[in-house]
Amino acid sequence: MWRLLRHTLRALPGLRGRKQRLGCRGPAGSALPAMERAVVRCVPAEPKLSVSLVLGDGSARHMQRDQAEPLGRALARIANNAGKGHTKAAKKSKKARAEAEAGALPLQPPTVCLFSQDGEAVAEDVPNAEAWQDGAVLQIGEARYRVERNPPTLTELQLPRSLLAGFPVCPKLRTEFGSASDCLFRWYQEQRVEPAAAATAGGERSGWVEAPGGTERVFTPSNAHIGLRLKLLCTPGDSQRRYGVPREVESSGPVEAGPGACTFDARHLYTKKVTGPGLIRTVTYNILADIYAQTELSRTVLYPYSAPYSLELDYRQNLLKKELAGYSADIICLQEVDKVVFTDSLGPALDAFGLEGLFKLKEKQREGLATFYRRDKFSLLSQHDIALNQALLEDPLNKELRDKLAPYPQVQEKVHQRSSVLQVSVLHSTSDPSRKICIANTHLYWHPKGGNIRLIQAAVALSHIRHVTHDMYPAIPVIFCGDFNSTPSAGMYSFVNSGSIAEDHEDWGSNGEEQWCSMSLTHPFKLKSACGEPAYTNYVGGFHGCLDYIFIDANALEVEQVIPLPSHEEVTTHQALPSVSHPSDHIALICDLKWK
Ligand code: 4LC
Repeated sequence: MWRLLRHTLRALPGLRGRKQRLGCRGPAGSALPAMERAVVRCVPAEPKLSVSLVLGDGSARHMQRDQAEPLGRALARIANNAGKGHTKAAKKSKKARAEAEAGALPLQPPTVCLFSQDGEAVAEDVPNAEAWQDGAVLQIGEARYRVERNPPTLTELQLPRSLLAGFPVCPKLRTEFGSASDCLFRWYQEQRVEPAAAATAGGERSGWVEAPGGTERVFTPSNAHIGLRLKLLCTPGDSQRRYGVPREVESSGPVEAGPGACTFDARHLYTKKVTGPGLIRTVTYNILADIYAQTELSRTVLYPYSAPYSLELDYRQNLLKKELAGYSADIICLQEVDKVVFTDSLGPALDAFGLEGLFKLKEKQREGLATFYRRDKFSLLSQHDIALNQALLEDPLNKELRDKLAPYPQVQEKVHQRSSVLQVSVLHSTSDPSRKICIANTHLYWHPKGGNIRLIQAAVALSHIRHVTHDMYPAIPVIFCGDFNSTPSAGMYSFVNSGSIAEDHEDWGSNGEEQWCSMSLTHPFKLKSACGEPAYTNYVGGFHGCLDYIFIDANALEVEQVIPLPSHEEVTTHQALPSVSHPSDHIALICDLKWK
């Protein structure tokens, strides 16, 4: 039943009691008497509980027992198995141990007992789930272990593969019985070895020293760290200031030089601080999915001017995290978010900057939409995500639209094949819960000739948003963000902006005779593009144009400030986007909105 976990010892320094300074601090910071810990995990949803501890010889033991089993049997098991590891004799040599185990040097199983917090021995017929309480003491021979039941625990701790000087390093971490914001952090840097010393050391690994200022969840290495690896020691904690077993991770490679000036550096001068309570800083950004950035077509046809390393995921993620963190936004709507990027990279990073993330995957795709909101300004009331093709097909709201489309089976089929989704989140202000807002995020069909398809997609999206903001939550304002793949001269833009589109608009024939359709559409909103109509939001070698918008409910919201886009010179320094100084082929739109 015991499993030897030697390989995890390095990752569990705290279990050995060497680095228990952090782990043993009580609520008031007082040091508890030095005692090894026995970590017990016991949750109602699972039939077994686990007991983890480190024996005197340094070997870690991990045991799983039925929660309902009487304590006596678990203790007997511990006695039996600890006999193989708890005496010093067993540690002396492989030979001695082999002899001992062969019976040449018989080892007596140690006496094992569990004492409750008040010092009484726990009766052997008490079921495990009840017996192993926090603060109990497990005695194995001479050794005593303090029982910690369900302490804050790190279930995942990971550093990104690529580290750049000047760019924030945000660990991916997951906790059980704790929270990332209550964990303790200590960052270390490799000790720089003098060339002469390195030669005599014969390539031996250098030591670690504390990185100056490295006690936060996010660490930004400086140029002084170039060439050095980083190490993070994380102690899981909870809001009660209870701390669990620390764990450490080392970066796989050293910190590398950053790219110098980036297109967002100047924009960050406008967004140093989070806006006050009456304002909502909103960002929309197509971040260019990794699954599209590194295809043969992308490298050779779409972005042949981009340095190959600038198209790599890790590199772009470094830029993206810094860019997004520096906007101090309240709402961020992203498009082309790879599922793994959301879970492993952007989600954890923006979490560290106070943003909560929601993700909507496109059907049969690996990318989708993400909406982030600032946790201390908003909380989530409800989500109403839809697939646009499915809603058109099935939702009673779209009965009229279905009838209008019925005469055009080819167009109908085309819309049905598209995987576009609409992410809808209803939030309320934490400072004034009566202030509710609907955040909609979408990415419409991309084809230059797909204007008619996008008109239908927009109509489906708006009918659903109307349902949420009129029927479900009467009269709440909407912010409708996205990559609409529509220039200001397109039918889609004039439909959203004016509230209607005529059946004779030229976009109904955007894809020729075969794919032609015609209808008039209306919607009840008064929507305006908050950032106006910039010359471009997408700038690639073969095309540039304004395709992204933040449409706001002009009845309820007004624009306080639009963060200027990067200059044409900045955008074209490396010919076009993406580049070493810009992570996407699109440019983020950012504005501060005010409740009217
Ligand atoms: C992509 C593209 C599409 C916006 N746009 C125009 N042409 C494009 C060609 C390609 C975007 C274009 O990057 N993608 C195909 O799937 C993805 C990706 C998704 O967004 C992909 C897959 C594999 C490899 C690379 C990418 C375009 C040019 N002029 C326009 C005018 C309007 C709308 C779109 C365009 C208008 N109004």
